[in-house]
Amino acid sequence: MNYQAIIFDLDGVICSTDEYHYQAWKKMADGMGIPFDRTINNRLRGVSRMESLEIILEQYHGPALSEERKVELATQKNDLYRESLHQLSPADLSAEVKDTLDALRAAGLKLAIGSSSKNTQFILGQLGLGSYFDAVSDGNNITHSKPDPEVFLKAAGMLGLEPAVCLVVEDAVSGAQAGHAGGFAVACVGDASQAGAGDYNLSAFSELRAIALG
Ligand code: B16
Ligand code: MG
Repeated sequence: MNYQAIIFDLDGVICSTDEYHYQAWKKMADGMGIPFDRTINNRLRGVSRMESLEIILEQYHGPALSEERKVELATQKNDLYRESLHQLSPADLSAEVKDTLDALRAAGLKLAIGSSSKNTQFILGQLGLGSYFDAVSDGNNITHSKPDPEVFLKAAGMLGLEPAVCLVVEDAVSGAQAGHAGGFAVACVGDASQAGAGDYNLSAFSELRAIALG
């Protein structure tokens, strides 16, 4: 085996909640008359909620917003996002992802989550993965979000393993940078794969089997 553990990002890797994030931010931005599109949205991948809001506000040219108002806007977005998460069910976990996870686990690898999201446990529960992973490190146990490596270093720490024996899987360029900054090998899917940000740039999630198991 090439690795002892795999640490997965959540949004955009295990599930497609990235689209729900986009729709909720879009509604908030439209309400404020702020231009927001999928290109800007790509910059929000892996970035914390409040940092995401600041990126969106780069296009806002109205009167200055107080910190209270910013928290209100982020809360408004999160409420919309949580509402859409109620639609999530185990059917939203693709067979390719589930089969690959099962095969990796059966081969003896430890599996963990390393996500910037504070909604991680809720999402995992909705997907039927509430107690599936050996460790969950998320937006609730970190003070610095990606590209800082903290979330992945904490996940490796929970597993009792060094970064050198763990593979990080990411869809965000900021997440791939976080993995590299922590001394992890990184496999990318989606946006980050297209940007060539990983040590492995996958066109399908199932390719992880060959990469991890050798
Ligand atoms: P929340 P990941 C990240 O999750 C998302 O990619 C990013 O768009 C989001 O702003 C961040 O979580 C915080 O999410 O508002 O739910 O706390 O990709 O690191 O799994
Ligand atoms: Mg992601």
